[in-house]
Amino acid sequence: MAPNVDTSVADPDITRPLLFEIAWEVANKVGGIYTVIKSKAPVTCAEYGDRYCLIGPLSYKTAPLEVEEIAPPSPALRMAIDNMRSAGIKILFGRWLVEGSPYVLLLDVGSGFGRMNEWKADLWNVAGVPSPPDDHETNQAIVFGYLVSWFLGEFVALQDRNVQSRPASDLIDDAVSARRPVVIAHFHEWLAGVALVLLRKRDINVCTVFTTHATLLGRYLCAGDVDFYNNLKFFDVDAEAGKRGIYHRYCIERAAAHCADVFTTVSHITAYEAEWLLKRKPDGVLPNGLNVVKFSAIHEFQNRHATSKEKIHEFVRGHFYGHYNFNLDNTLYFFTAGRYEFRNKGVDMFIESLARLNARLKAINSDVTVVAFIIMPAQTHSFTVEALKGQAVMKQLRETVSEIQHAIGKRIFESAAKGDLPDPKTILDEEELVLLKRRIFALRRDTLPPIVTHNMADDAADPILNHIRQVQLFNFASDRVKVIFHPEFLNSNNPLLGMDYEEFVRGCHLGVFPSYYEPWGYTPAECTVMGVPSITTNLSGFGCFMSEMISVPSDYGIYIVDRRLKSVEESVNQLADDMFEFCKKSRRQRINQRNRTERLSDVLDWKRMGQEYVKARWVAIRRKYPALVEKHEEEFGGDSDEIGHSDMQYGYESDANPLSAQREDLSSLRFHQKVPRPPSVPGSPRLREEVEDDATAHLFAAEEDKDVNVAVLMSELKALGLRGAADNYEPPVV
Ligand code: G6P
Ligand code: 1S3
Repeated sequence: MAPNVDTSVADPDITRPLLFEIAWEVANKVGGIYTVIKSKAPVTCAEYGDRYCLIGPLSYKTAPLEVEEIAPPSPALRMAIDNMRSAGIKILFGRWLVEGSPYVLLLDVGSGFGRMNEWKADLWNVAGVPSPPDDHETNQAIVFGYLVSWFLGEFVALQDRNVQSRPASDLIDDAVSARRPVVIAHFHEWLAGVALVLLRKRDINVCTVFTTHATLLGRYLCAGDVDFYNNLKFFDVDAEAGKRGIYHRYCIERAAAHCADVFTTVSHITAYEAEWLLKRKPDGVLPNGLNVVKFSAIHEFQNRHATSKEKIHEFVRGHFYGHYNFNLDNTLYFFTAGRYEFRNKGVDMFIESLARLNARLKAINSDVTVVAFIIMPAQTHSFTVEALKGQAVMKQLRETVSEIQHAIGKRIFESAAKGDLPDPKTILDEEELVLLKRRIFALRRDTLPPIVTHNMADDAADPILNHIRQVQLFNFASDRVKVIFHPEFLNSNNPLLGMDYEEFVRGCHLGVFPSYYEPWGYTPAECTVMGVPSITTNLSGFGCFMSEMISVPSDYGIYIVDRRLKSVEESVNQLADDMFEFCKKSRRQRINQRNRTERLSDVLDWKRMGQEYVKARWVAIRRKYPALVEKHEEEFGGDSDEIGHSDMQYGYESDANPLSAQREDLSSLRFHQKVPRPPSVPGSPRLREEVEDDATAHLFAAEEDKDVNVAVLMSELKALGLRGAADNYEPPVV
């Protein structure tokens, strides 16, 4: 598209831009975009300070908990807000209470609904985007879009007026400048896309970036029974969107992608999808990062694993009461989690592979037990009585044992104080024996331990339950793989599994996310920064990213199932193989692997990933104001540090089709060098392999991995130009 031409009176200042970031999930948690924006806030605030403001919808449920109201800090901002308020629009301006404390402007979509029909007609007239009357989500997106464009239009106009009447600027910050700074507006997803289209149609002087975190059509097509990736180029997009009743939403998404100065996605695989489904080749890829928090002691995250695992043990003892015939010391916790999208998130494949894993473990008479959790919210009516009873009887038993323990302790002390040894035969008195027997009898049950913890709203039609039934993973005592479906997100007030998500993940051994449709995939990334190995696929943005970054990802606890070039049957077997191999690891090998996994967190830190956002914004400025940028570059040099970089590192070249390519070919799209294999691979001396003592295992792991490998890895990361922790790493004194 031809770039917009700036028609403002004075040249704007491109060196200190103002940044607005607009998304439906600002201070409003719905899914992954909330994580993107919230975790990125610290690095964006560090770069922009008070020149950064997020815009989202005002949710009266979450805003009071997330936002502290303050007065708008500058006249332009205040006047724009006042003008809208006097027209009846409710607005909350304040600081978002997350790390970095950015400004947020929340617009009450409900207060704009009175104008909805007028705006819908306008959207049809200016952009040809239709909107049926009964799609509430689209109605909200349209009203939100008109409110955002109203605000930005007012703000930019007021800025110009203020600058003309007074040389000192009236900006978000107090910087004194005779010129108004350029304004960048970064929009996420179709739900925030309407405003972008309007800014373009109204020719408002704002540089725009649009990031899509998935495509609407891609998500719908994948959820159905379609060979998506092999047919990407051939879909009749309008017809497919029409068939699924999402044509109007699709129009908004596509219009936003085309109207943006810079169009981006979160991964190469979604860039390729967007090129064919939205018909614009993305300018670059902005991979998602995380706000990595490092513990000062390297072994701290290992200790946390042990503590959290103990809590999961407690739950498992209760859940399997009466059938608790396995050794928790030889039990591994696997899990999958996320939005309930049965096929897209690969739950079908997970369950199928668990059944095969069960058969293989049984065949070799393994003493390992796998407890596989599925954490995905569904419609339910409270916890099942059986699940609650399990925790209750175990609690009673624990209390009884602790009372008896106390009484016995007292008796031993009394007799020892008198110089007598207690008689071990009478160490338990009659009453205590009876009490204990009653508790043990209460543990008897005729039923199998439940596969689901809640009463499902539609038990008979639930896809997860039906698949578990189909493969007959019913938690028989003889099963080596047990399954627990928890159809609700975790939180620490949960009466069954009272842990928040992070604590739970830390206690698990392996995250399994065999997604079919996953533009990025935060779940395995979160596992990585917590030092928990995970399985992902080469159809997920994260999986592709890691396989380009690391020579042999599995060395670092990142297993990537091939769902691209293999048949479903082969992929299921590969997943079962990976899980089976994992079950064969010794404790020491697991500790060692966790150390390696955790080291990758620097690769995923926003301090590094955020650089791509910096570049995207700069490209947007360059496209909007080519002459000003040229002038600036002549004055300060082409790659001036002052305002960023000239090229997007993850620039997307569609000629290198990431789907038809082998993994090796993909790497040429990004880094040419990879994180190498750890020097301690393969295997360490045999004698050490046999050591199963925890403490010694820990020492060996630290010795081999931390002192030797971290140094090597860090120097490699530095060589690859990866900043952050690598810069601060001090090799140990030997
Ligand atoms: C951590 C703890 C060790 C514990 C180990 C268990 O490393 O620091 O004390 O033995 O976890 O590992 P596992 O893989 O068996 O849960
Ligand atoms: C999307 O959320 P989802 O789980 O519907 O956006 C996330 C953030 O970019 C991304 O991680 C995920 O893959 C997408 O699918």
